[in-house]
Amino acid sequence: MTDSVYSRRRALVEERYERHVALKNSPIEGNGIFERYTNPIITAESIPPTWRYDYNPQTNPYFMERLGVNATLNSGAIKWGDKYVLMVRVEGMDRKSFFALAESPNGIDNFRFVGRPITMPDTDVPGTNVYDMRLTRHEDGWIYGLFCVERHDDSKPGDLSAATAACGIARTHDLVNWERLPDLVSRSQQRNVVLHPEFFNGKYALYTRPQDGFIDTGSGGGIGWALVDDITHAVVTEETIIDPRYYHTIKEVKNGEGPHPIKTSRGWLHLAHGVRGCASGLRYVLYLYMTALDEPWRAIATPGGYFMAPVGEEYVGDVMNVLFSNGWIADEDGRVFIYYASSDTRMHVATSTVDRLVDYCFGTPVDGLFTGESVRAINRLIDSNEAYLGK
Ligand code: M1P
Repeated sequence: MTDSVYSRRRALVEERYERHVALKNSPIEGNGIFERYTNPIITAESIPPTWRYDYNPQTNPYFMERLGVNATLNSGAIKWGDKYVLMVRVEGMDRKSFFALAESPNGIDNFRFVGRPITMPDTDVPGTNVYDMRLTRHEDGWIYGLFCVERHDDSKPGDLSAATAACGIARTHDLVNWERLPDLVSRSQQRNVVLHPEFFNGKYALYTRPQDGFIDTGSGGGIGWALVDDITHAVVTEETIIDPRYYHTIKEVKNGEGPHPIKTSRGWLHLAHGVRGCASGLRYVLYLYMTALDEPWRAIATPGGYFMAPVGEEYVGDVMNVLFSNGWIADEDGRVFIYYASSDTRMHVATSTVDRLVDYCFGTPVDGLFTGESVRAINRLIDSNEAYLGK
């Protein structure tokens, strides 16, 4: 009896998994800037059954799930040979996140987890949680993973929710075996720290996100830029805000660098998230900006408004109304694969090209910061269209 339950359920789970990971994706024509795709690329259902089920009928006669996964989200990305590889944040039903590698032959579907979850070495003070790795293939020859490390804030012993965020640093040559380096030392808490792929004046360069508390950025004014002498003992001594938050914009409450910027002929192309408050909570959207090639901290294009915001099912999930991205891949042919998570629940891909994204950055008016300026910008567009169309 139980043997037949085991056999039936095992066949069902395996068949469902294979059907899920084999799902094909098709582009959806959109606004000309990028294309979304019909299906998410990685969900909790993409986790291999052997990571979740005990396959021994003696110890699991009902073929029950033993270690469930809650969500697959905020993934770093890198091209590895001819594979598109994501360093996925997998969040278990126990609320703890860990990293795991998933790869696809084409970047848009057929993502499969490979190997096992990453065993990330700890520092002397173990992290309670780790998440949101940014992968950087640095010119020093290493691949770095920078991620958030969360620990209980022991200075507040009675407060079970008090936490601290720091930037964990690790490096690898094969994405599987990692050398853990000391966490970034900084005056403030840090999340969303990203390593620039090139040295700057012989130093490692970081995009930072100083924050007073675990959630609130407080006096942390936006995305920062900091130089570090030694990545094996990384210390931020000076931090300059290069992309500030601003009243009544998409980044009023906070913002954070996404993956490391893409080098283009016209400057560094950056993807970031901006956060604002609304009656239903926080709203996370994605935006782009560009900085100068020789001065990666100096903004040269700041298109107003958001580049991507949640649509349809993307609104719904563990943390509603959130798009978040910490991974993209610029392919040799100029295509860009933007990997983003919706509502802290599942991973998606959108595609564009370097040319289109740069055109968007330079061709989109900046946020005029006042409603009157928004109307003037639309009127300028209508005027020039009427002149062109001969009305
Ligand atoms: O829940 C939305 C996001 O919140 C945090 O981002 P930020 O520090 O910019 O507010 C992170 O916890 C991120 O993982 C999460 O997706």
